[in-house]
Amino acid sequence: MLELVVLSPAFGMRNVSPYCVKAEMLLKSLDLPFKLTEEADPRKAPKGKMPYLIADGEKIADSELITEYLNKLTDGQVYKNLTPNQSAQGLAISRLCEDHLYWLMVASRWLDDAWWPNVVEGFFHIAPKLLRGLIANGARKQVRQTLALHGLGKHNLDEQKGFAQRDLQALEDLVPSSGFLFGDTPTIYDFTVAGLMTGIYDNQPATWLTTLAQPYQRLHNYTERVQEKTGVYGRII
Ligand SMILES: N[C@@H](CCC(=O)N[C@@H](CS)C(=O)NCC(=O)O)C(=O)O
Repeated sequence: MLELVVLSPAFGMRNVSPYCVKAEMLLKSLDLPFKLTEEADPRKAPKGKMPYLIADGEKIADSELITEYLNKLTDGQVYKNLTPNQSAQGLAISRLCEDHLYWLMVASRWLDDAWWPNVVEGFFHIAPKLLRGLIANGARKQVRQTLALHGLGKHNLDEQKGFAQRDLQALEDLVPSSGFLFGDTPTIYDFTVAGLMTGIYDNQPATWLTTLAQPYQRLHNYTERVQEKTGVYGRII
């Protein structure tokens, strides 16, 4: 039996990580029986990040490597109906989501002083009460450094909002008003986009990025459609 290990619920989300939602949607769409396990501490993951998949006693870390593993396991079912051109577009869209917009989601949660108490409560409630503030502030310092290294963390809030708006507009213009990116059946690339967007639309309370994303109605409807079709929702329903 496959076991997908995902982050514990937080911010009104059943599954709070875009990468975990993507992997869960993929397993569901492939009709593979699997067990979902929650882990609040990413340091326990083989590479310090969630999700990971336990298969045949092996731990596979990273949603993209999980995708490759499942594609092999199912004799190519993951990419079976995609042309090379669609796969190329899908990969480019995934990189936009996971290597750019995702980091703005991280910034909107971790760097905003007004939202910060939600991170402490959502991610660090497992830490002993007396040490919670210290541990959370240490982690925040690391996230700040990571965002600075990425480059997005060097920009002020207005500039970060500008980057986010351009990403959101690109996604709004890319997604169809019915069906999915590459036809009537959602693919791994739809799971990537919807996994990220549910984390942006549905986390509670709203971050500045949630508010910024609200007017992109086609993107919102599309995100709902992918969740409906797979039966996998980021938020608690
Ligand atoms: N490339 C990885 C990224 C996974 C990732 O960044 N997961 C986040 C949660 S959304 C995490 O576990 N972060 C914990 C940390 O960096 O300490 C994937 O696709 O699985």
